[in-house]
Amino acid sequence: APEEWRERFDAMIAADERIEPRDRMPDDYRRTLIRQIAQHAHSEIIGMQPEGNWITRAPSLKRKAVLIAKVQDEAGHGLYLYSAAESLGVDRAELLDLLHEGRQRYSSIFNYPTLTWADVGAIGWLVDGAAITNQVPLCRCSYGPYARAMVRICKEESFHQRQGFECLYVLARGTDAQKAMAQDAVNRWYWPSLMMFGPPDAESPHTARSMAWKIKRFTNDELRQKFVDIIVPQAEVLGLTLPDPDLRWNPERGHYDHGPIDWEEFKQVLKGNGPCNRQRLEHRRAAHEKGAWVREAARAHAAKHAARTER
Ligand code: FAQ
Repeated sequence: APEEWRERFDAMIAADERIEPRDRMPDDYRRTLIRQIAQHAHSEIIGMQPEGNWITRAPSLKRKAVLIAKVQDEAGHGLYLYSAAESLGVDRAELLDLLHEGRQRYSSIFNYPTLTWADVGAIGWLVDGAAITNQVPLCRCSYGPYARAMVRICKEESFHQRQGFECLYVLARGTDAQKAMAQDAVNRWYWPSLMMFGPPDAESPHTARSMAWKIKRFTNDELRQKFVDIIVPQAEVLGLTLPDPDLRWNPERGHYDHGPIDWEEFKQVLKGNGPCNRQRLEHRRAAHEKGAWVREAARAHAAKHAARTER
């Protein structure tokens, strides 16, 4: 029967089995995964820029070594994710072209500037913290290659998050100026980190379908709530405050309530009007052009190697 593969696909999803590249899958399942995995990969490599900005100015050799390693991990995450996307029948060169042409997205969060050293700490604590909260459930995503890539990525992200927390912890116990710098960074990164989880459920066009396919395991608002519940007590340990006067424990819900998010700001950033959108994409395009000789050399090497092994 023509729909036999479809029944098999639905049964595999229902049984929580993993879909693998060899399995036939609906076109929109494949398209949704390519969109999400590509966006995720692009976020990792564009996400190297804000922190990369501080490598030459890290306050000690130890902090510099840690930061270089973190930024390098992000490049690695991008590579696993492009490989996962390629298992769906696209080519990474194609995906990079789409990014450079502004036809695929990357996370809104990387369109904000890193003004001080404390921003490196705030990114580790809040941005990597939000990333893990979103990504741990993706380890159970129905698409095998994406789920498996997430396992290692989450381990590394959790190390990144602790690195950021420790960086802020030290600053918050330093001079008054250092503490003020840490607080200022948290004030600037807090709201954008809540926006990373995506639009509210009522305005999220893809959530219902992605939940039914078990690509997403929780909605955007559920994950955002989980994240707020995690960071409120962590902020207390840091001795820093979160810039939301409406943040308070709600004993009936068993969660922290938070104030309204400025979704207009999120929409503007998605449209390309965030503080650093233009700079991030220009830098990425320039890096790609400057790297053309490396790709050429790699192709020449591969061709020579293939010719040699043929003989
Ligand atoms: N930024 O219907 P939904 C990292 C778009 S972590 C930009 O809710 P979906 C680690 C969305 O694409 C960051 N666009 O969509 C790191 C859709 O656009 P479309 C990367 C956003 O897919 C840390 C539209 O809005 N993590 O890189 C954003 O079901 C430190 C409607 O939204 C991931 O990508 C946003 N924040 O849910 C690296 C995680 N939110 O196609 C360096 C995987 C939504 O309709 C340093 N992705 N949009 O035009 C996901 O879990 C999901 O794709 C969501 C969005 C939750 C992001």
